[in-house]
Amino acid sequence: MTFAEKNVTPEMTTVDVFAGAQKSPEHMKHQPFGQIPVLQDGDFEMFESRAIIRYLDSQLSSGAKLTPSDAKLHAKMEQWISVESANFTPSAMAYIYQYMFIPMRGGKTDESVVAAAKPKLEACCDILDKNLADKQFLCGDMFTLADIGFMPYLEYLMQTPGKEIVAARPNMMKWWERISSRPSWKKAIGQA
Ligand SMILES: N[C@@H](CCC(=O)N[C@@H](CS)C(=O)NCC(=O)O)C(=O)O
Repeated sequence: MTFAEKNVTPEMTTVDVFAGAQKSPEHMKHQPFGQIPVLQDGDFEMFESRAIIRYLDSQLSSGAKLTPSDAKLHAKMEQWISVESANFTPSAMAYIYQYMFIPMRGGKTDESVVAAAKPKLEACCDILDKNLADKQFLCGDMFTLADIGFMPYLEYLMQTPGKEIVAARPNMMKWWERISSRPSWKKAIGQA
């Protein structure tokens, strides 16, 4: 999504996580935790998606600027990036694993995992919904890296029963419709 906003098409290499390729010694030379993604820029290499998107926004001058220059708005962007990684994503991923990834591998949904995640996801979505009551994007009028951070998880969450949690929160739902209808997102998810 960050590349798409910058109008840059990266060279992509697929790592087949369902086949366990992320744990291969070759891949772990690049990502020592045995995960994806990895960014290679010439002889510079790094991992951790949120660090990668900050690097891309600082290095690519084309397309949209995704980080506010105002110090207070920048701080708010960092705040929402932290909320995404610490509060939203762990509970959203419980839904995504239990309703998508585990069944895709032939496993059965563990409803107790979903039940434990539900109140946490609801509380986080309440906070997002309240913040978005008077804003187009998480930090106001500017679409930033903070909005991008939520997008891959929301894309999957909306394909699980977790969709109801988002749909019940009108400001959050309108925000998701707004950001996921961007042409860059259609490009990022291969629908354009
Ligand atoms: N904090 C890391 C997390 C990376 C992560 O969880 N990657 C997942 C795919 S989205 C993965 O590689 N899962 C396979 C595994 O952990 O074996 C980041 O944001 O880059």
